[in-house]
Amino acid sequence: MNNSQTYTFPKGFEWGTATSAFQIEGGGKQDGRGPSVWDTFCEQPDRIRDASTGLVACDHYNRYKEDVALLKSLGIQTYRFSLSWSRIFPNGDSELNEAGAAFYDRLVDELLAAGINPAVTLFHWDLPQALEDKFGGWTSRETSKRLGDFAEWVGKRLGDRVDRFFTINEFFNFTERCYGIGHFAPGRVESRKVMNQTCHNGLLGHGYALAGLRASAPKAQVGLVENIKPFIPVFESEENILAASKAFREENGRYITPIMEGAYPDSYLEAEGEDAPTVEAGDFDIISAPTDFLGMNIYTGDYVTHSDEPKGYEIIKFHETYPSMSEPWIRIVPDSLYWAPRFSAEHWGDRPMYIAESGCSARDFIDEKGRVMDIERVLYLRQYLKGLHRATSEGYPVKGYYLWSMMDNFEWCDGYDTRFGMVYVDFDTLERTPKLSAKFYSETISQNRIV
Ligand code: GBH
Repeated sequence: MNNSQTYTFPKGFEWGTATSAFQIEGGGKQDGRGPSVWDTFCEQPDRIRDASTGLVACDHYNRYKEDVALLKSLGIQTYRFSLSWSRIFPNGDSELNEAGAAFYDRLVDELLAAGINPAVTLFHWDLPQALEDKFGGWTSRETSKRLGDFAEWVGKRLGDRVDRFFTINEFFNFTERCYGIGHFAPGRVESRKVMNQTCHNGLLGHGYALAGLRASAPKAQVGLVENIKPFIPVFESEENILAASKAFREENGRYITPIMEGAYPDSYLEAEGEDAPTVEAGDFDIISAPTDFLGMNIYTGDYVTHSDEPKGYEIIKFHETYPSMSEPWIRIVPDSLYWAPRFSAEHWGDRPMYIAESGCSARDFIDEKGRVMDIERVLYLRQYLKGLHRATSEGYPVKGYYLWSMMDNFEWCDGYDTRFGMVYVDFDTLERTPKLSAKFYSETISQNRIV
């Protein structure tokens, strides 16, 4: 059988899994950690579906050794985690908290000893509350600069042992959703002008972080992670493929175009008019400095058909009966993992790519034998990986895949009953139990093909 029949991945393809600090660490008040905007947000009424907080979460802060051993037992090759900025700098920008910083030394060393390649995300939404208080968080470019300083510190501290860094995770979810819609921490609903400015400051934050890491860890590979919106030709006629390609570029314009192309798309500037962000001289040089790779988080996608309207495409609305996972926003669109890498490569060149997150929530339950037989997740993963396999077998340079998530964790506003893990966590005892999907993934890794 040839590779396409066995779904074998290229030699050296890296299989990983991902988490983020606030979602798993807990240890919220341990060893001098300062609060982040998410700590504050969780204390407010009606913000989190189950009224939970991140104070304990998976208690990974105290159980990291057990967790690394678990990763090793599953054969995980690379582990993407994020840093709790306020654990390291409780005031946001001054006074290093050495006890907090030392946690990440221990974690990195433990991973390396287990033969697992650490991949560090600098910022996954848990902004130090102090920066919100001092500068108004992402409404100010002071915050962007502080991320640059933090990055430089991180490169100095971890750059001798970590060679893959992601600057930020998903712009929308720490800018618009936080300062425009008000649905994520710090929960502010500001004017459109201010909201657009947070987007710009987020981009600048990425740029400053990239520069900081380049200065202190010149050998490391650095990129960012964006929640790229995939667009899938509803069937693969030439005109539908062209339509989906147009949709991809147009609908991802706001964040990724300035990074890739050094300017906002005209359509964005026209649509926002006076509410467009204020851009200072030199900003786009910082924002569009070359990265080594593009990280993409992909959970779902949209189908596109050709349209005779001037823009040339139509995004097809989903009927409510379209299959989705336990969270209704996760519509099952496996070809997303093919078309997003392909269109990224076609529009922005053949730079290496990582699927920095992909996975799903499912209604997991423990059966009478103490097992979690999450067949929905296994089916979801197998289908999506087939999409990804098509991308690698056609030569698109996707170098690795990080399954979201290593274990059930704090799913932001949805709290703890929305489970994304391949490992089940009992949030009373904090016991970890690998699900059926973990066995599937482990076997896939060991054979480097979809089993
Ligand atoms: C990623 O965000 C995150 O990086 C990760 O932290 C998170 O755990 C994971 O995905 C799973 O959500 O209820 O319709 O308003 C993806 C962005 C933000 C998408 C919250 C879903 C809620 C949708 N997610 N959002 S809705």
